[in-house]
Amino acid sequence: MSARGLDLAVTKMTEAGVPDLAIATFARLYGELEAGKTGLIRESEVAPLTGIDRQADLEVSEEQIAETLAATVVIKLNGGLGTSMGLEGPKSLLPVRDGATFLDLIAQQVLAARERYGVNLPLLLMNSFRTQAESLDLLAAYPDLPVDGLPLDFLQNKEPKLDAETLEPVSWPAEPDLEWCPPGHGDIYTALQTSGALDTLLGAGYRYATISNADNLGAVPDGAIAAWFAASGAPYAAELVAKSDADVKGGQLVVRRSDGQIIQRETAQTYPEELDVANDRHVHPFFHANNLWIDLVALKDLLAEHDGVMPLPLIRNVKTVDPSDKTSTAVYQLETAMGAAVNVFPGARVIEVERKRFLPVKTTNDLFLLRSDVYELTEEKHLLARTAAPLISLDGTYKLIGDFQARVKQVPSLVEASSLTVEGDWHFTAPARVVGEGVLRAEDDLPHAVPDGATITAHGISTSNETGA
Ligand code: UPG
Repeated sequence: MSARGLDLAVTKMTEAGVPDLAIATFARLYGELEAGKTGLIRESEVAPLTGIDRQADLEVSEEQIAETLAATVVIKLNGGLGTSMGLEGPKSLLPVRDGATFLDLIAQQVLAARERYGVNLPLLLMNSFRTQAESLDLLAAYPDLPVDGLPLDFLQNKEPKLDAETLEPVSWPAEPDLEWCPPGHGDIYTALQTSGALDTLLGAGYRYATISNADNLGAVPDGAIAAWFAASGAPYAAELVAKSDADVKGGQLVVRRSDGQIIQRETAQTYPEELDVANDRHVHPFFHANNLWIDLVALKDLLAEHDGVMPLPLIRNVKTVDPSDKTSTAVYQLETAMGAAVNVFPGARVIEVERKRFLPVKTTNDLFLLRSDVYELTEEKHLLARTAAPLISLDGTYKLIGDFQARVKQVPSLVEASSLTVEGDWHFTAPARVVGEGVLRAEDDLPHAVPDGATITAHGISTSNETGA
C-alpha cells in the first residue's frame, strides 16, 4: 500500500505544480505516518513549563523599539479553513465589530502601529488556495497598506488528503478541490521559501517577523516585546499566556523529561484520556498563544542546515474528505504546527505576555464574547477587556456560523456576567443583559426570543423588578 501511496501523492502534487521543497516536506511526513507515528505525547513523558520571562518585567528603550520595529514585518496566518465553525471561506472575513472584519481590524492595527512608532511595518498574510482571493480583495480597500513593492501575502502549499484505509490520495470527483488541504501552519517555514518571500524580505533589509493567528486580534504589533526579542539575540521566541478555562483548543509548551528540551504539545497530540490534566491550569499554567518572533537570518541558516525541510513532528489529523459530511470517506491530513519549531531552533526563548495579547476565536462562543461590550475598541483598533471575560457556553445549536448568525443579532451586555450557558433555541435580537451566572434553558426544541430589555441570571429570564434593576 505504502510506497504506492507516496508515489501517487508525489505524482499528484507534481502535476498540480506543487514546489519540490513542499513535496519533500510532505514525503518526510508520509514516512512518519507509515512508520506508525501519530505525534501523540504522553503526560508521563513531560513536565510542566514554569518560571519563564514576563512581559511585565521588560525594560527596553525607545531607541531599541524604533530600531527593531524598523526591521520587523507582521505576518498573519490566514490559510486555515475554519471548518470547526462550519466556514467555507476565511474566518478572518467574519465581522467582529460594527461590520469591521478581523482582517479590517488587522489592517487598521498595523496602520496605527506605523503611525505610533514611525516605521514601515509591512503586513503579509500567509494565505492558502482557499483564502487568498477573498482576503486580498478585502485588503484592496487599504491603498496605503502595501510597502516598498513587498507583496501583501504569500501562498502556502497544498497536499493531497490521504484515504485513511489505503494511505493513497483520496479521490472526490464531486468536488475535486476537497481532495486537497493546506498542510497546517507549520508549512509557513516551507512557504516562506517556496514563495520567495523569505529572500524578498531579507533582501529589503527586514530581519524580524512577528507572526500570529489572524483569529487573534490581541496580537497587535508590540514595540517592547520586539525590542526584548532583538536584544535577546535569540533566533525564535514564543509568547505564552496564563491559561484560562476557555483555553482548550490549541497547544502548550512542556518540558520533555528525557532531555529537558522544551517541546510543543497540541490538543491533537494529547491522548483523549489525558486532556483533562493537559488543560488543567493548576498543572500546566501556560497556554501557547501562537504569537511568535523569528529572526529571519537565523531561520534562513537553520533551513539551509536542513536542506529546506524543517524537521517538525507529524500531526496526523483524522477528518472526512468533505468536512461537512461526516459519512464521507475518512482521510488523514498530514500537518505540522508552526510552534513546534521551539525545539528545532537552538536557544529558543519563551515569554509570558498579558492576556490582552491573546483573544482567539476558535468557536462561536469566542465570537459571541468578542462582539460583546466586554471589549472596547481603542483608537488604535486594539480590543481591550473592560472586565474579566465570562465563560460562554452556547449549545450545539449555535456551533455552525450560519446557525449562530441566524440566532444572534444582538449580543447581550456581558459586563456584569461571570458566565453564560445557553441550552435550546434562543434568539438574541434585542438589547438584554446577563448578570452573574446567566442560564437560558428551553424545555422544547421550539425557537424562543430573549425579550427586549431582559435580564438573564442564574434563574433564567428575570423581570427588572426581580433583579432590582
Ligand atoms: N492556518 C494556516 N494554515 C493552515 C492551518 C491554519 O494559515 O494550514 C491558520 C488559521 O487560519 C489560523 C491559525 O493558523 O489563523 C491557527 O490555526 P487554528 O487551527 O485556528 O489553531 P490551532 O492550530 O488549533 O492552534 C494554534 C497553535 C496552538 C495555539 C493556538 C492558539 O498551534 O499552539 O495554542 O493556535 O489559538
